[in-house]
Amino acid sequence: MKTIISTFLMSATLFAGAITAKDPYVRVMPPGASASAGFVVFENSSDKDIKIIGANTDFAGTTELHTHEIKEGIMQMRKVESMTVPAKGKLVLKPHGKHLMFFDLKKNLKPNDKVQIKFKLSNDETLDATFMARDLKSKH
Ligand SMILES: [Cu+2]
Repeated sequence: MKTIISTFLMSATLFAGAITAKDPYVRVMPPGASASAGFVVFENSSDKDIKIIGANTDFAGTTELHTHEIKEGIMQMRKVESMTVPAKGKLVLKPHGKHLMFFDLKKNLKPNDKVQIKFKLSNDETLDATFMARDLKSKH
């Protein structure tokens, strides 16, 4: 009995992977928009830093990792090659912060549509996450 339980726990751990994606969503854009953004909180349950080194999805031609930074008083977006999810920690992607950027949109997402996004990780794992389309009305 003991053997069976530990085998089960081991395979469950392997299946889950070190990185999990919490509350993933993609911004709903007006019809005809060429780009959109995605947000998620990555959690790292391992004791090693793990990098997100790429992402792709069927609904966009290109997916990039972006940061938002203020340069000479102007908010600018910049493409980065990777983002680190710290050991036993998390990486927060949120509006006006780090985010995913989708270009060459293949379909116009409506609120509550679901899209699959596949992430490449620096530990050779991949992470599949289901992102929900969300209508973000700007507050200003
Ligand atoms: Cu961007």
